[in-house]
Amino acid sequence: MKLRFSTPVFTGRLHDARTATSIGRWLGAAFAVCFVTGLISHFMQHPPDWAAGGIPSRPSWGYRLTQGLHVASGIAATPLLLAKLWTVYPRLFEWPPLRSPRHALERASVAVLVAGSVFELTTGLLNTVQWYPWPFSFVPVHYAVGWLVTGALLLHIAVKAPQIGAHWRRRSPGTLALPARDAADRRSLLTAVGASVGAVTLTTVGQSFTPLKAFLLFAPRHPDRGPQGLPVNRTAAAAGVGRVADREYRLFVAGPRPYTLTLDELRALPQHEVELPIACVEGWSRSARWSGVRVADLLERAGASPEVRVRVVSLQLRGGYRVSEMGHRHARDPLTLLALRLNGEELDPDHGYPARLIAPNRPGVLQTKWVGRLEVLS
Ligand SMILES: Nc1nc2c(c(=O)[nH]1)N[C@H]1C(S)=C(S)[C@@H](COP(=O)(O)O)O[C@H]1N2
Ligand SMILES: [Mo]
Repeated sequence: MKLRFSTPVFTGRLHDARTATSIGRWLGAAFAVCFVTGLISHFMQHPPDWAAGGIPSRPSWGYRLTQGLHVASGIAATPLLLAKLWTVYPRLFEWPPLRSPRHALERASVAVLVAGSVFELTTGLLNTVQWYPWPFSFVPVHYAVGWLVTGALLLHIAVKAPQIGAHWRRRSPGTLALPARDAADRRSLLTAVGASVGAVTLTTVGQSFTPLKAFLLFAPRHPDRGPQGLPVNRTAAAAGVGRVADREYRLFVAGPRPYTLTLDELRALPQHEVELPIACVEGWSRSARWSGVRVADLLERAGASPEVRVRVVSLQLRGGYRVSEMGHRHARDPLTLLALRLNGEELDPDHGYPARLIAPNRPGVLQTKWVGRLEVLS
């Protein structure tokens, strides 16, 4: 007996180019927002040397907005990607699988696009819950694959431009011949996909867009939960800092005229109050009232010129976020404080007691807690 292997035949009418285009343009828009905001985030966290001085410190809510959009567009892209893959999966069974070298190349680029997209959305989502079940470090790999996906996506759009053009508009030539039933089915599918996007967005976006926090269902950190009404990523205990003893605390300011301050001396300097958000790269953000000493005042006292870069060093001895740097725009901005108080109270140890950096338009990871040293860099 001879066994015949046959590929499945798909009769479903929703696996066509029209549906793929409808979902694809929303997916493309989500990926575009995700890529651009991801670049901004990467640039602000790891500025190349030539740009490090020029990172703007305004608008103060800038990073909160772009990183909120980054996480929200990544979450919204997830149901869109699943729907898009469902629409086109019959093509996996295309026969013959490779018609020509050109066709082979195109399929290879789609494989890269699909694998890269699934990788980016999965690693991004797991990062928002701080779960890293992989051996590589998240930031550089997520960043590199972002470029790979964008390249593959542009290629895909170029290859498919004729179909996309034919199905882009409601009255495109491709649609005219469709029976009414098909159009109704497609509308149902697209409505369901839209509803999924709306649902995942509504139930997560409150972690940074606080007016919607009442609908927050799936977010690792509620913007209200934490000491002094502000979430905490790494506690003082986890950082190995614990509660810093007032009498032992010293702030060292290293510059042309270096000096040391005790906590009482720091508290005796002119205090300023600012309203600024902590905007964590993982997606939550929360505005708060901070007060403390202006970093610009501390630097001036050390004889630093206005064009300097500054390194902020924590009392924390180990861990990736114990040191941060800032350019002169942040260092000189009157909103940039070495904060001693939060929402009218002394800082909780988990928020960096006795002193933490708070600056406008700056990723949360760079808002260094338990600051023990400011170093003026040449
Ligand atoms: N020394 C030190 N500072 C740190 C961190 C850290 O782990 N160590 N975490 C950073 C991160 S990732 C964020 S989002 C903010 C959170 O500040 P909060 O805990 O006061 O809300 O602190 C930042 N400052
Ligand atoms: Mo963070």
